Amino acid sequence: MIEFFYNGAPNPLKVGLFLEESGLDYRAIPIDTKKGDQHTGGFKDINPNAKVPAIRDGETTVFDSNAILLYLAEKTGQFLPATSDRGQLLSWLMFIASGVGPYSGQAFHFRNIAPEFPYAIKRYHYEANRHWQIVDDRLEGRRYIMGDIYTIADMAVWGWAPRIPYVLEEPDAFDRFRNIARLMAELDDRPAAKRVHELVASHTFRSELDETAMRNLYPQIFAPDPV
Ligand SMILES: N[C@@H](CCC(=O)N[C@@H](CS)C(=O)NCC(=O)O)C(=O)O
Repeated sequence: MIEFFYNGAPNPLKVGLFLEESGLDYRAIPIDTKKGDQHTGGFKDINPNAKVPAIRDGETTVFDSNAILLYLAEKTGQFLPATSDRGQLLSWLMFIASGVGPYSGQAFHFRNIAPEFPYAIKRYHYEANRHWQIVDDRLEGRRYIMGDIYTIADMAVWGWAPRIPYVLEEPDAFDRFRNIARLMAELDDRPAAKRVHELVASHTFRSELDETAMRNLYPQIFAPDPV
């Protein structure tokens, strides 16, 4: 049985969606990152990067959400496009992993955690917005990222897209990202997506962003300045 190490953040959600959609047998293990569970020795044997999600599948451990999506898709043969479209699938998966996710995360981080750096706010806001526009444009005239077939690329978008209004500090952002909104509405309506939200709600994760949580999530704030 697959062990799924998760919390309710965007990257674990994507993997939760695959697990629920595929019907794979899995056991969910909450990792409370505000409490610091990610820094424990046992978890770092599974993900040396000390972040969620991660999975253990027998002797195999996999970390990084889009790597897990690809691993599970190849394992099951599900949610993959035709072989001739694999190049495009990989491009979108990697773009979401290296662009959309990190830039959205940094845009939110600098605006809310380190507002004393206006250029960082501007740079990440600009880039996150540009990346989301690329995703929205891709979905113009296409039901899914890969066209007519629901794939792991859509699951990767599903994890992050609900955060767009917070990332861009724009409550009505979906008025202009209409294609993403349409995809989200379709996926949110799927029983698997509902079960993922139930899974997250079934565990009480620490909510306070107090000093303990800050030290666990953003240890660099408390580290000496580089010389
Ligand atoms: N590239 C990684 C990023 C993972 C990541 O940043 N996870 C966040 C939650 S979405 C996390 O574990 N944060 C806790 C921490 O940074 O200590 C992936 O796609 O899985």
